[in-house]
Amino acid sequence: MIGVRLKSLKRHGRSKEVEAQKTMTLGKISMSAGRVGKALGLSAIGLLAAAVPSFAQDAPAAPSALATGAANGAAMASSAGSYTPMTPTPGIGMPVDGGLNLQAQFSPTGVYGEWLHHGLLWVCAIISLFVLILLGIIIVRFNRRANPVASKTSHNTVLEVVWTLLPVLILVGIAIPSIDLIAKQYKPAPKTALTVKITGNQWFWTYGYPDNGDFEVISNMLNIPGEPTINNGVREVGSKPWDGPSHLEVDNRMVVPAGEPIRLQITAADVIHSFAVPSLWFKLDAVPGRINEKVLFIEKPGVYYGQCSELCGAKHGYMPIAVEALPRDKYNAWVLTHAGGAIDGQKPAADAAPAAAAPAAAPAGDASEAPAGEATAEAE
Ligand SMILES: [Cu+2]
Repeated sequence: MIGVRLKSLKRHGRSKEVEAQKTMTLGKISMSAGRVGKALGLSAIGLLAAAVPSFAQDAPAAPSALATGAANGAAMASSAGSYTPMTPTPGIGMPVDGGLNLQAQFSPTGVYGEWLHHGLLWVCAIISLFVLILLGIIIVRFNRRANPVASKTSHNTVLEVVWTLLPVLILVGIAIPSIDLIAKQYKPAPKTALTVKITGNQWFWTYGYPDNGDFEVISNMLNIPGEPTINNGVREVGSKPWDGPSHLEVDNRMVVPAGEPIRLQITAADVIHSFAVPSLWFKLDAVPGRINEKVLFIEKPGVYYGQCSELCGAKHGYMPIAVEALPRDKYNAWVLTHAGGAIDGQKPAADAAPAAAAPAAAPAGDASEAPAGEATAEAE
């Protein structure tokens, strides 16, 4: 009975979206996707239950990864299932309906860049207005009728010095923060920064985590209800409670820790793509046979959307980017949901206590060399 009701809700939500899409802008599509998401909210519990086995599948790999890392099966197993994708905040990290301004910024360079952008707009506006007023005065006061006897003045030293120096000072004033911003954008990452390897493919992104056991995440755009299938075997947007806007949400997001520098190394497998996330002030080309590197620093946990920004073929418009920034502990839990995922040298403090008990279970010596079997036994 509930199933039938949910189905009808779902169909209702979809048919609404189909009819609306004919005239929709991207922002409107986002909103309707939100409606579908809400309509499906009730089925979230069932979907969550369905998601659990997929975590369970990864679980057997966890103890062995742990044995090499820290011999702590219990902590690993408990954190392994604790990741649920974050629900994005409407209007944050995504385009908004009728938006003319920059998206709200969530990185230090982004905040700086936004400040400079607004400052330049003011400088442009004030200079334009000043020139317009001067032009108006000249047109009215110095036309042939109003001023029949023209002045023979050809030089005015003070005026000439002022109209040369003032623009120079304005340009220098603009150049200083501009060059500073460029320098900050391309400052290399600190040695300790987490590395994420991004590869552009026709037409999806892959994210590699060499510092966390070198697993890889494949990220495809979600299909849109009522529209031709873009990615076979990928679910439809709005079928999970945490789904963001259509055309921007993906099946597997690029998950990173918030509040720390991340070294992004970007390349491509086929043609040139470009990794761009407007709300993080980030855009860097993905070029085959070449690695481009830039630091990403996300100030606040959240979901931030972007798109491939280099025309790369037929489905260029269907390879969005979804970056999910999590607090460190939640990021670590996410890492451990992947087969082979490991936390190197950045173990959460909670792991320390059970690790002390390890020698009792494995008296043979170094806990790091404990056979996987013992780690599994400890986990139970
Ligand atoms: Cu592309």
